[in-house]
Formats: sequence, structure tokens, C-alpha cells
Amino acid sequence: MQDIPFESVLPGLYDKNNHYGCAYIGETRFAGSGAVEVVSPNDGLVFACIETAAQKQINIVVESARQAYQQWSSVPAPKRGELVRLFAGQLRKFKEPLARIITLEAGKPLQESLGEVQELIDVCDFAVGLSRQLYGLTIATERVNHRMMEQWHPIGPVLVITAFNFPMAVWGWNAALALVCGNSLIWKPSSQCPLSALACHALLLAAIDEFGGNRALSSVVFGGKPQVEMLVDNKNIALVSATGSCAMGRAVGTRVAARMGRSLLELGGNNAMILCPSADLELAVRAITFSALGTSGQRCTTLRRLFVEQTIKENIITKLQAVYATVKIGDPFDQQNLMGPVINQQAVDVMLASIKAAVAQGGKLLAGGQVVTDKKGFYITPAIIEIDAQAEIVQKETFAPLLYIHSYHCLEQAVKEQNSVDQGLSSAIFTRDISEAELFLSAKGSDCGIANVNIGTSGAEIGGAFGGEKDTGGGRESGSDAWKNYMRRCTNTINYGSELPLAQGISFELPENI
Ligand code: UN1
Repeated sequence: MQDIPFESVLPGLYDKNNHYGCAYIGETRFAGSGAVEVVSPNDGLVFACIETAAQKQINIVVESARQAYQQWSSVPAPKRGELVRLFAGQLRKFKEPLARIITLEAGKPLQESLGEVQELIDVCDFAVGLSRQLYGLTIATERVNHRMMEQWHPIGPVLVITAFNFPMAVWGWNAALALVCGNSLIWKPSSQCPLSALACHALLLAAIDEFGGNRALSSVVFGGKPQVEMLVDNKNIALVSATGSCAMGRAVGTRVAARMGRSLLELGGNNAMILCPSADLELAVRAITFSALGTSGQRCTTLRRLFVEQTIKENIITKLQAVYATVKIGDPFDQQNLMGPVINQQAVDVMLASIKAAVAQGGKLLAGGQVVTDKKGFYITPAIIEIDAQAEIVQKETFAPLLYIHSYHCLEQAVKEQNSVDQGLSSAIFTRDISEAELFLSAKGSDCGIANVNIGTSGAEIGGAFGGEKDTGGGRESGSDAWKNYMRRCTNTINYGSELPLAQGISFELPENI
């Protein structure tokens, strides 16, 4: 196993036996039950054990987050930004060891892990600026001597549920914004990535100490479905922000809605690219390859469906086959390798099952799909399958490096087929024809939350709102005005006159003698 300098990143939380608790409030560790072993996808070896939280510990965490919120919400927003600025400083200092933790736990190539830590730093910088920009509107009122405006106030503890594939950055999108918005944090990370969570938590605690704040602003809870249910059912959690599969999001969203709570969902994608004849094919091949097999096809933005105009189909298939044959797969710490493992044996099995189903449904395997047998860990070669866009298997997201190719003859038809799946996260078109590009971006074009021209479906910057439509859950995180999710809007109408005019011109005159 690689030497990861945990001790430097997890001051006070590091356990020499690699045995961690079930929950952490600040630096306080709570003991839970059981001991779930966590295995690195790189070599199949156990690198940590985590315990599981019960209702009792979860109640303590939520109550402590509620109290921390009450204090924090009255700190002026630009001062709250100062805490996030200090946190970004810690992240910069520990960028490399943090990336190594991601690579150990999630199996991402080190370059991509460094990119993920950078994404976390970027969103912190963004949030610092935002802490002076949490503005509301002043709106014209129909009444004389009145003023109408809106204010944005903090909402309360924010629960952030994250997946294994972006074990730091996606929490960061939520955490940085939630903090400047005046809220406290509870993090339920993927059980696959406990150290990523504890490392970020530890560095946030260091920043809180530097700031002179309350360590209970940040807590971490480990566990699975039962722990998620206990957390999301708790009325003191003001916002549940969940990233993961559509099935998980549907279950969480429904529970939160049942108690009239607020949720922010960033769920599965089944992302497509349309490749037009006028496209720069060299550029397109690079974008397709990064989007389809980067992070071993385990991004929610991964390219899964490629629509190629029929006259360029054979050409693009030949090019992709050549590139796929050269992609080096192996230990993600070795920078020669462009692709690491998939997350576990189940992911290998799911990919193999999807390939089998696709072939049974008329698909033709054009590349990859072989388990790499000379390595410990969960390695598989990225696959390309040519198949009908309506095939049943194509409608679902297989979280693996599996790309489906479809041909098309008319752009309108390709857009229609692209939009025909249940998910609606990311999409792209490659073209040099402005009419094609604008059609794709128009209301008649892509129905996704993200639509790109001449870049791939993955690798979004933090400055834009991130999320998607339909079964992707409708949430928007990270940039633009996503901060509004972490605040409540209060509309204020102020009468500074000496009359009481009613809106809509209603007359309500009381008798003179009262
Ligand atoms: C995810 O896979 O959940 O756009 C997030 C991207 C990254 C974020 C992916 N910036 O691919």
C-alpha cells in the first residue's frame, strides 16, 4: 500500500490502528457498533475500519449542529467568509496528501485527484467572494410610501450525503456555500471514503481554530441506509443535500418531502454527446475519451451515449478503437496510467452484466470489456458498444467505463433520442456549424442541466450551477446562484407613510367612530 501521510492531514483524528469511530463532532470521536472494513480498489487490501452510528449518536450530532448553527448564523456573512478563506489555505497546504487519500480510497489517477482537491479549493475561493454578495432584490411596490425587498437568512444544519467518486469536492460545493450562508454541517460520506471525509473535516477544524470558532460547526457520521434514514427524518436538519444514484435520491427526497423538509438532489446521469460532420474530430476524440473513461467512467457526468452522424461513424469508430487500445490501465498512483480501477467487484460485475445485456439486445462490442487478471484490485478495460439508441440497456446508467455508440442522419432526431432517457444531467455537441450549436442550446435542444459545445460532458468548472433535470433530481449546486439553496428568503414590505393602502386596491374602511 502507498505511504499516505495521514498523520499530517488528520491531526488529532488519526488512528494508528486505522480504526475509526462512528461519528465525529469537532474532534470528539463517538464509538459505535460493528467494524466495517474499507478496501482500496487499487489492490483489494483493507486500509481502514469504521464503526456504525446508532440513533443515540445521531441525535447528539444533530443537536450539537443545531446549537452551533444558532451561534454561527449571527456572525456577519463576510466574517463567515473569513473562515472559508482560512480553510482554503489549509487545503492548499495539504493539496498533495489530500489527493493521495482520494487515490487510495476512490482509485482515481493522481492527476484527477489533484484536480478534485483543486475543485474544492476553487469553490472555497468562490464562496469567500460570495460572502459579500448574499444579496436580495428591492422590488417595485404598488403602494404609496412603501418599500418591498427580500432578505436571505441562514436556514440551519445542512446534511451533506456524498458518493465515493468525488469524495471531497462535492462535499466542498455544499460545505463552502453552507458555511458562508450561516449554516452548520453534518457530513454522511460514502463508507468507501471515510479518510477523505475525516481529512477535510480535520482541516476545517484547523481553520475553525485559527478563526476562533466553534468546532461543532462540522461533524461527520458514518453508516449506511439506516443512518441516512435517521438523519433525513430529523426535523432539525434544514436541508438534505444528497449526491448518488437516482434510486437513493428518490428514497431520500421522498422521506424529506414527507416531513416538509428541503432537499437538494444531484443524482445519476446518462449523458450524451452529438458528433456532427463539421466537428473537429481530433478534438472530439480527446473529449470523448476523457469523458467516457476518465475516473473509470464513474462520474455522474461521464459520457455514456455517443450519437455520430452516419457518414462519419466508421471513421470515428476506427479512431476511438485506436485510442482505447493505447490507454494505460493500472495503479492510479503511477502517473503513466490514464485509468485506474473501478470501485469494487460489484462495479466490475455490473459492467460485465451490462455488456452481456447489450450484446443480447443487438449490440456489437467494438472495444474493451475485459477484466484485467494480472493485477490485484478491480481493473477492467473500457468498452465501446455500437447499439440502437432505444435498446433497453441504454436507458439506464451503468456506472462504469462503458460507452454506447449510435448513428444518426438528422440532428433533430439525435436530439430527440438524446432527450428520451429518464436522466437529464450533462450533454454536449461537437460542431463548427453555429445553427447546429444554437439549436442544441435552445429550448428545443438538449433537455439537460448542462449543455456544452465543443467540450465533453464531464469536467465542469465550479462557477456554473451544477445539476440536472428529470430523474437527476433538479438540484443545482456549486456556482451561479446555487447559494440560495442554503438560505431562506424572507420578503419584507415596509410602510413608511401615514396611510394603510391595501394591495390589489381592496377597500376595507372601518366605521369612523372606532
Ligand atoms: C460527480 O460526478 O458527482 O463535472 C461530480 C465534473 C466534475 C464534478 C463531477 N467537476 O465532471
